[in-house]
Amino acid sequence: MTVRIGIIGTGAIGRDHARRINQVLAGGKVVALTDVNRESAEAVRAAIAPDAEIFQTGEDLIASPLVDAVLVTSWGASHEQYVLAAIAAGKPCFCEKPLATTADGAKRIVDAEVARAKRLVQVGFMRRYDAGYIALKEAVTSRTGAPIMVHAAHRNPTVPEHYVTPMAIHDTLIHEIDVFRWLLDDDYVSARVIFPRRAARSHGKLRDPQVVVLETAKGVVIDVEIFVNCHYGYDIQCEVVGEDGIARLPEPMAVQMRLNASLQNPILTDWKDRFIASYDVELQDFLKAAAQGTATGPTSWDGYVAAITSDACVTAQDREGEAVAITLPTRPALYN
Ligand code: NAI
Ligand code: NAD
Ligand code: ISE
Repeated sequence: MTVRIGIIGTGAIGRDHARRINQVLAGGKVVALTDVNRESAEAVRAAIAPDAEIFQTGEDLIASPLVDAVLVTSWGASHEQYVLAAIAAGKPCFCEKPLATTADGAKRIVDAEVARAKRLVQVGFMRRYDAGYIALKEAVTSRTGAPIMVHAAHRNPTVPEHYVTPMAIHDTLIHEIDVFRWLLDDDYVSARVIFPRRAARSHGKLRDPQVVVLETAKGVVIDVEIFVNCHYGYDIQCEVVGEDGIARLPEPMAVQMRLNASLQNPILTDWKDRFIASYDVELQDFLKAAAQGTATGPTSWDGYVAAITSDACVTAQDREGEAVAITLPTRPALYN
């Protein structure tokens, strides 16, 4: 079966996901597009999906009988309304992170999915599909002994002016928030934020870098440096310290050079390249489940927990150095 896909939001990642569905993966075809900026949808149709119909709104696209399943790749603030509409229509829905920009919004999605008693939503936490993180999880589960600490860094070369201090959490740290719950099979109990001096490239409404310290229910302490104007590259680092040994996230494959009296390893500069294979695998997983009318992978519950944790981290930014408690509600059986 070919799953007929409608995409809401054809910006950077919507366009890239359209390309992978039509040109890389099996089992799906982009048949519908919409974007608040119609020209963006038209450009994606011209370049990637010449047969796709362009819809006026996300709701029209979701309701169309042409569309079997939906990708929500618009700006975060609009995700909730489209995911709720997809659930109401009974259509599988892949939603980019964040599932919603507030914990209340994510809870409304969980409640709607639970009321239908069927998994329909996959959240775009692609690191769970990354070969490096999968190998790291295997090492942590079977070789390092019980984890005690995690040291991590999430570095982007630069961010635009509209990227403000809380976005370091909602937009960037959210990947670590999700992947460490999965990696450690654990949940968070508190968050703290510490700000070093502001880097010279940080702009007016952004305190960059920052360090977030998360503590888990099993007592693991995780420190994450978020530095989104690091200039030198797009760099994701992670080291897990266990009872018996230490495991590091593998570096992306790169040709090492001996050149001009130095030993050199190139570093990537764009998130699209760093996780290119993981986006392929997560969406192939989505197409496979959508063909059965359902969803697998990271759940609405994972999106909800990430939103609760993000809110706590943003509160912790405002109370620098203070531990902010994270309390989770009971997980519904649908997500066990
Ligand atoms: P973008 O700004 O390049 O693209 C967003 C597009 O959505 C724009 O074309 C905009 O016109 C459109 N749009 C916004 N609201 C809309 C609405 N209500 N209806 C229809 N179209 C709408 O943004 P980008 O970088 O593509 O990010 C989109 C989403 O993807 C965000 O949620 C972001 O967090 C997520 N993302 C995830 C990444 C990952 O690694 N998983 C990487 C980059 C983005
Ligand atoms: P973008 O700004 O490039 O694209 C967003 C697009 O959505 C724009 O074209 C915009 O016009 C459109 N849009 C916004 N609101 C809309 C609405 N209500 N209806 C229809 N279209 C709408 O942004 P992006 O970088 O592609 O990010 C989009 C989403 O993807 C964000 O949620 C972001 O967090 C997520 N993202 C995830 C990753 C990842 O690594 N998983 C990477 C980048 C972005
Ligand atoms: C972007 O939206 C992403 O999701 C990228 O993976 C992340 O590295 C970046 O900081 C975000 O802005």
